[in-house]
Amino acid sequence: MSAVRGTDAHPCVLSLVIPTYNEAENIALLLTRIDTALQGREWELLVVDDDSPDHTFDVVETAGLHSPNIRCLRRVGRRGLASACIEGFGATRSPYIAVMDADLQHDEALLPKMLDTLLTGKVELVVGSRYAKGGSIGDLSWGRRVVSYAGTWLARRLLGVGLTDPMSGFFMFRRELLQRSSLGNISGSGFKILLDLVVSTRPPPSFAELPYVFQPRHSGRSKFNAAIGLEFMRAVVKCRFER
Ligand SMILES: Nc1nc2c(ncn2[C@@H]2O[C@H](COP(=O)(O)OP(=O)(O)OP(=O)(O)O)[C@@H](O)[C@H]2O)c(=O)[nH]1
Ligand SMILES: [Mg+2]
Repeated sequence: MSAVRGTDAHPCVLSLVIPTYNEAENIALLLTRIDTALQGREWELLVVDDDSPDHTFDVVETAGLHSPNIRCLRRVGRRGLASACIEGFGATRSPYIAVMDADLQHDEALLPKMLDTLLTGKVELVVGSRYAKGGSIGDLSWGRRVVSYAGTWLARRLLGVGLTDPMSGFFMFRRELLQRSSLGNISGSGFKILLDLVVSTRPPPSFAELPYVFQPRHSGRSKFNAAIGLEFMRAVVKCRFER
């Protein structure tokens, strides 16, 4: 493990940004798992919660009383995964930023490897991929598979994106990428932030992919639906023609 320390300007090396809406039953376990996975690293975690009716923000704020590196940004009167992430990026200070879901579908054990890959300086973005060799979408439902395959195919084909899993919600990147990007352009309903980041960054970011097995949602209800999937595809096509 690289012994990379924070500095006065960047007290932590890694900031995790976790968007949440009604994830009270998942978030405490996720925080424990991340704490274990990132032992020995200097990290902070920001949950961006859209005033969840199940009071996810309360769980995070209570955890933050014991762990000052855990914070909650509670947005009132707002909704949106992508905008939550973008707002979260601006509220963190580390040189490396990770995004992951709160429902334990992403493999937190991959976080140290993602960080080490970035620390080599060879790439600017590391993506947890379900479609890279060794990865899997697990037992995703038939309908979700179709949306995922179609969205992935469209993004790769129409936008020339090289990522095997451009709809992944699990990735880590160098903060400098944000200076080269104009986020907010293509994600349509604002559900898939990775593709937005990659497409809006010029020149495109260098990237690596690490395979992982997508787990079933631990608890609570999905916010993804067919309408969001279709809106994503519409936004990809629109972006292609605008180019
Ligand atoms: N802040 C915020 N977070 C959201 C919003 N919608 C979804 N999220 C969070 O974004 C992450 C991804 O949403 P999910 O519902 O898990 O979407 P998904 O992983 O594509 O769908 P499943 O496989 O069914 O879980 C989760 O942590 C959600 O709580 C939102 O409007 N605002
Ligand atoms: Mg999920």
